[in-house]
Amino acid sequence: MSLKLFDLTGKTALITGSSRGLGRAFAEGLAGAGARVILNGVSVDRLAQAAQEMRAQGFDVLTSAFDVADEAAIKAVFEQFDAEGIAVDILVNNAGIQFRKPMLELETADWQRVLDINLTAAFVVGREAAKRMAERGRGKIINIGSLTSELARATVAPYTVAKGGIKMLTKAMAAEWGEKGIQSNAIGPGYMVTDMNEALLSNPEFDAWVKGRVPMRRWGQPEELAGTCIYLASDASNYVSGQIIYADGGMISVL
Ligand code: GCO
Repeated sequence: MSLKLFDLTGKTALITGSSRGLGRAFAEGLAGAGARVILNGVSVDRLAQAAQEMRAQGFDVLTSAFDVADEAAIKAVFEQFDAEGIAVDILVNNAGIQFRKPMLELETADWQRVLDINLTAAFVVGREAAKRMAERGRGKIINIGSLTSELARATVAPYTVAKGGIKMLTKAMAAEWGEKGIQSNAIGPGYMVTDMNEALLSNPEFDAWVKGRVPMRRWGQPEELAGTCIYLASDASNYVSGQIIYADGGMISVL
């Protein structure tokens, strides 16, 4: 009985920004738990490659290329899902960019772009998914936060503000959509081995700082987030909402 709680057979999950990195790891985890996954990104070629690789593993994979900062495109995609009878049961708002620059040198346009992609997109895609989930009386929304949802690091202000907003957007979604049968939660990844962090991983001082700050003394691997994603996407978390779960090697919990 207990393992069935984590079975996603018959469910469809849309994961934004999922042709690589954390999003790809979420997609593989959810597919491995039985879900049909819809991969998203802006590169048709990269999506096709990712879908081919996942189908070779026996996973049920669709692709949907759209820019999460393009509201008209998002609305059109969900209308296409409606027309094709595709019900998004699980939404993982993962798409995000990083932009590292001190605020005194930061252009407003760069600030805005990070907020558009890392925060506003989660609201827009979330709203379009929740409209349909509410009609069915059930749904799972998983927003991707960060250690910077709680703590600031110099030179990543727009990312930090966006991820702090993700934490509170998650609670706002829980507040408004709980009565509609939708659970809204977030995952807070620690310092993970991803392309976005390549500049940090290849910096010996930063690498040493991370390993000194993390109780587990190492960076995390994207696949180490899959279990938390499966939990929040499954019936195992049907009475959990408004929470952010940190998968960070213990980093957020220690000085
Ligand atoms: C940075 C990193 C962080 C991590 C992650 C930590 O520049 O400090 O990109 O933002 O990627 O978000 O949770």
